[in-house]
Amino acid sequence: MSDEFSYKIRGFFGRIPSEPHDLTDRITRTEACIVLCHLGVVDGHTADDWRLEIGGLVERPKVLTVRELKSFPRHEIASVHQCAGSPLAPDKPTRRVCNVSWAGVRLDYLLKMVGVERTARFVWSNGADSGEFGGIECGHYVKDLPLSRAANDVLLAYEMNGSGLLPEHGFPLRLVVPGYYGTNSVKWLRKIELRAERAPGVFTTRWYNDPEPDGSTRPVWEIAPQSIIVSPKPDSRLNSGGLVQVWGWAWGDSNLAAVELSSDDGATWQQCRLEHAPGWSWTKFVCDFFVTERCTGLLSRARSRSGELQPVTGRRNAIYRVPISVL
Ligand SMILES: Nc1nc2c(c(=O)[nH]1)N[C@H]1C(S)=C(S)[C@@H](COP(=O)(O)O)O[C@H]1N2
Ligand SMILES: [Mo]
Repeated sequence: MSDEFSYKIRGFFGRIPSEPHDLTDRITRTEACIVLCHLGVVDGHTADDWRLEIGGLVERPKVLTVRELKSFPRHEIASVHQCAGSPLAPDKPTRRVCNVSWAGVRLDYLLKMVGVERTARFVWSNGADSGEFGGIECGHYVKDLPLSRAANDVLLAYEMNGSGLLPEHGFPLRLVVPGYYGTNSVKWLRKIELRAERAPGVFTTRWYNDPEPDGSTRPVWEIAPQSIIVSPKPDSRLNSGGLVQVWGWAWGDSNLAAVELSSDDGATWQQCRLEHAPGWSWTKFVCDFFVTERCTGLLSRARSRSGELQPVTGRRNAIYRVPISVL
């Protein structure tokens, strides 16, 4: 297969994400999942002519067909799939999120097969797509992740929600990095490289690096703690004195310690009950709310085990507020 690919759509393509109040299912239907493509939607190939290369700092480089990949042990995971937002507006909360069931081959299974050299520290993943984004010629879509992360259920997925991948989700093969922002889950995956340093290219050097207080930057890898209220939906009219069950989803790369609800714009917080799902799925939170006359909105905030809390504004995981009116 050559490096030339045909496209169903050229240039940036995204699907307007579901509103939080539409995300009522634990596993999001594929039609309601986010779609985010910086350079276009690669299409026109078949699974049979697709090849995956594994090279770089490995003892036995390989080229694998999709059929071969499917003959290896199949692994299923459900995981939160969240876009970090536009790389041109990295701190703007977008809440482009869904929870997906994936199936494929584990990355660490393939790495054992090729034998990783001791000097390797990063896994680079190369997409077939290339082109222009943000007025810049980007080359191929290339991302990286620390090699130490590979054993954390990272998949080379060929199925999404029980069916083969759709073109816009990376048919026939994509990476899935559970717990990391979607940007790291490279679609139309053509090449895995083991390297000693981070990958060059605009998607790992220019964009997707957050500023840190000490002036350094941090790659947009791990998902920060976050939560959305699913019910009640925005602009619900609630009866004063009534009892309403507020519920939603919370997630993040590290384990969640708590989710709290505020009905007074953050002055006070009450603990929610958590219904933990296994693995990388989002967690349901539930909270009883006695409707108070002066309430104009509901806020939820998630806290990680390490104490990280959702900020009020200014970051992609800023608190989500549901406006309501009280009758
Ligand atoms: N090859 C390739 N992979 C990609 C992208 C892309 O533009 N090209 N976009 C990334 C971003 S920013 C996100 S949020 C997810 C979205 O995956 P989805 O469209 O399947 O939901 O794919 C990631 N993988
Ligand atoms: Mo994204």
